[in-house]
Amino acid sequence: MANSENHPDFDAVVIGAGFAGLGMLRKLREEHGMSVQVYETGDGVGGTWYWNRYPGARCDSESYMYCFSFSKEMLQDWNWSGKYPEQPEILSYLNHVADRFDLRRNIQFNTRVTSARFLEDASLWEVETDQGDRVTSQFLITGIGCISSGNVPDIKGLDSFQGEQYHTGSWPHEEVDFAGKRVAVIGTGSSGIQSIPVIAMQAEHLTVFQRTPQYTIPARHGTIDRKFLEETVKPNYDDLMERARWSTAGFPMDRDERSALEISAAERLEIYEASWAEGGTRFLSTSFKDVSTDRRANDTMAEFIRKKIREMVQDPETAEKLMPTDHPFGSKRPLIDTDYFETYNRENVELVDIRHSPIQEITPRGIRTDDHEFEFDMIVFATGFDAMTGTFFKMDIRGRDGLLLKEKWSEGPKTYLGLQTAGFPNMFMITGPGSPSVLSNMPVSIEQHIDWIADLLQHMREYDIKSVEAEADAEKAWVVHVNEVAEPTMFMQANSWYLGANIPGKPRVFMPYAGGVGTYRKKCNEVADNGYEGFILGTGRRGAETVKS
Ligand code: N01
Repeated sequence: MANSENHPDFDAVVIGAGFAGLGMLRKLREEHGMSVQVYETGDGVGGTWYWNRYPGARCDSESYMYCFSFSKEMLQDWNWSGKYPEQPEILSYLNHVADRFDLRRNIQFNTRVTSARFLEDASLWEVETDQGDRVTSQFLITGIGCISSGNVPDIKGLDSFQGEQYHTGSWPHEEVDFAGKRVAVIGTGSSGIQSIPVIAMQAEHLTVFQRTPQYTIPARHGTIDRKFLEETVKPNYDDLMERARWSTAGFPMDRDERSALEISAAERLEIYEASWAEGGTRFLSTSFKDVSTDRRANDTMAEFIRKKIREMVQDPETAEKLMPTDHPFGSKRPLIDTDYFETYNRENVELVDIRHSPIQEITPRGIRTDDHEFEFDMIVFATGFDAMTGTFFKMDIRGRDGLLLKEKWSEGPKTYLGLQTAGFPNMFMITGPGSPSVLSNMPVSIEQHIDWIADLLQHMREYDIKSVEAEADAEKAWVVHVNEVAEPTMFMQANSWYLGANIPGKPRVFMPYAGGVGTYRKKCNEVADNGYEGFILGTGRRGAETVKS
């Protein structure tokens, strides 16, 4: 409980101990001397990387850029081993951060925040947990991740299955043994694409249930090139990070500023072949400027990938089933893989196209589709997440007048800059809907939010401002802008979780900001420079006039 109306238990409560929560805690405690309490559901730090332990899990950002930049010393002395960081290594990194900056003493693990209520008279947040905590804080900051509420589809008979079943997003900590087992994987998004080749190597038989074929690019994963790290990366980290901050997707790479259509087919092919050979992030980030906005330009890349699939998959019928034709390249989350398509050349792997023969039910012994009954020892759900809003809605978050966040966002998330939502004073979201978050290299976007929020909190202290709240009009305009930016892009031409299309009944609204990390940063900086334009800075009392600063 609060000590008194005006003395909250903490300056800030932060929800989640992943990249966002750890970074926010360090920043506010170490640089601003604030008292911070973090609540974390897991029994350790890591967030996404604590929960997603499925076989093959790793990040699609190259490791040297998938880290915090606030400590120059840590950038120099942390050594990644893989070109792409694997889940255990990212988890070790985040544990290292927690130890190095002594963060655990302000984190309460095994604790889920169940509700957060804005107390208008005191202008404080009252936060409750499933462990019986009830505390107050001036600020409430969510670091709950964008893709953290696992979605197991409501398939008839789900609970009747007598074998083992897992969701990739809440994988057991103990090793799962696939040897000698008949395994089903449902879903071919990032998690499916990464786990399928690994499971195929261990299981007796693997059946993949695919609803939408995917474009995926070979990662060319391997151990990190030490020479590159020591000679090109470490001496130039300041520059690399700065370039990433002002880039489109949070990587220090420039896309090709030409149109895919302004060069000859032969030259285009040569470029595609070269970046396919490099693979992964490079193929994705250095593509032509109009691939994301012009369907004809996009088709050149999509057709290139389809040709590669035909070359990689030996059985033409299977290759045809794997062919993405109903959505443009990049309209769903771009994927990078290791031996994904080649896995279908294995004797023990079978592909079931559930668009043509949908799953009817899960039975005690397996899965029944329209035209076949399969028996399994194990089902792996790689079926994704109720992204961007799902985790918010699991908590009872109430702003002014008891307004429930879930109700406010019933037609889709409404935020100003993805940082605040009107009616919820002093509540901030790190990488909330309406920010570039999931369309970017996450640590870059997370740090930008952390710094921006911390600067605002500092400003409030300096000017004795007690509350900050997004203006309804500014929020409305930002929501319109987010939609306008997304409208001409390929993102609108697929059924993706970006649009909430994977969750039955979820409003079809494009949730992240597609204007790019650099553009977004510029906008946030301008807002701050203009006296936090679009935010109401006040005394914290209803009806009190805005504090001029
Ligand atoms: O989930 P997804 P994910 N019946 O939603 C299918 C991040 N991430 O866990 O495409 C049958 O992408 C669904 O089919 P469809 C990353 O941002 C990053 O793989 O909707 N199938 C799809 O194939 C990523 O985008 C990394 O038709 C059903 C799959 O399940 C996000 O997390 C690694 C179904 C779900 O794909 C989510 O990825 C992992 C149903 N009822 C995750 N419902 C890296 O950085 C859904 N599907 C590498």
